[in-house]
Amino acid sequence: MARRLLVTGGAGFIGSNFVHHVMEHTDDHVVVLDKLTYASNKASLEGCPTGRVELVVGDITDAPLVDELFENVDAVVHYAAESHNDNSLDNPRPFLDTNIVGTYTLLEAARRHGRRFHHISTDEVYGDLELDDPARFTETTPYNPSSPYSSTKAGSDLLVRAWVRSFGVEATISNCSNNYGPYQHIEKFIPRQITNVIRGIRPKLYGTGENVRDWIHAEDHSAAVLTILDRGVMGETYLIGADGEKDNKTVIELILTLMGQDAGAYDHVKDRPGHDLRYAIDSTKLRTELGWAPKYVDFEAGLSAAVDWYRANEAWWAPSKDGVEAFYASKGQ
Ligand code: NAD
Ligand code: TDX
Repeated sequence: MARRLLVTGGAGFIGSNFVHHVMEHTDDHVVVLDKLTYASNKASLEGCPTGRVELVVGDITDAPLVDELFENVDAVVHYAAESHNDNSLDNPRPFLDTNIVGTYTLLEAARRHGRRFHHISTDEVYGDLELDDPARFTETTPYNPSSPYSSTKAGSDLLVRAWVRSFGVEATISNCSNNYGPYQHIEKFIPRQITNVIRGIRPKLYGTGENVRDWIHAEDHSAAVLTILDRGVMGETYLIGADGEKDNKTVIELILTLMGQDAGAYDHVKDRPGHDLRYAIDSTKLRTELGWAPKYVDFEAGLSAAVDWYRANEAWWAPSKDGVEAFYASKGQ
């Protein structure tokens, strides 16, 4: 039976990828609730079948609006967030409002209406690992967030757990590693460097670039979330990762090579304060208990497809390029 899903943040990077995934793989209808912040783009939802996706422009902290929308849906997938670490170091307040108060507002509605709730979170809630540590994050790793962004995401996860335990809300949580793919805002590492090269600007590497991120294609993340929505056990947390550890230096050099440039043609810029060293996900639980596996395991092929996407979709990102670079320049990055 086709469901009606409420997808918060569905005009952002991972949310819009999920809406396209739902259109392709289910008969479900989607109501997107999105405030349309600087990080969103309505064009990311173009190509969805008309009649199956509805965009409601609004704030997840708006309790009456949220209440009204929960009335007419079967389940909620909560992506909406302030998502960029560098912005959270500049101005943390919107992170508290959206990530904490927004999640609280949705949980209260889930409780009132008895709706199935899936909360999207990040591996950054676990803090970071040493480069030579054989350990990876698991569902039982203690929370130890570093930045205003990751601490508000950790807070939102804990609210979900409390609403499950105290009020019996039917919720699951997933914590995913770094995503890449189409529709990612150009403030983020990979699309910033691709669009720099397209514009003739030298790519910018923070610090030494030894920091490691565990990359997963957004399409694999979407498939994992749909799997958890369909078959996840209530109250459980699932880590999502595709064994994609790469240091930033390797990624920037690969982007330059794929784009026909000298691999060394980038600048080292000021490091991020409190910069997490390494993230790494052990997704055994999701793979063994729910049978999910990533499909985009060739990182170089995925990155090359992302380069093609940003080359073909300059109109999608061009309006924000000068503003993003001015922000970084003001910080020496
Ligand atoms: P994004 O910044 O690209 O998109 C966020 C979306 O949320 C935007 O469309 C924005 O308009 C919307 N939004 C922000 N505040 C809102 C509010 N108050 N009310 C309604 N809508 C609001 O973010 P993303 O990278 O797509 O991340 C989506 C989710 O996935 C976040 O919860 C993030 O923490 C999580 N996550 C991201 C990654 C990653 O690599 N990007 C990895 C793991 C988890
Ligand atoms: O220009 C840059 N140069 C650079 O070296 C930028 C923008 C980033 N970096 C580094 C910082 C990080 O080590 O690249 C790495 C990735 O940076 P981001 O794209 O900002 O991602 P990160 O901080 O790792 O967080 C991302 O993954 C986890 C998402 O933005 C979060 O929303 C998600 O929770």
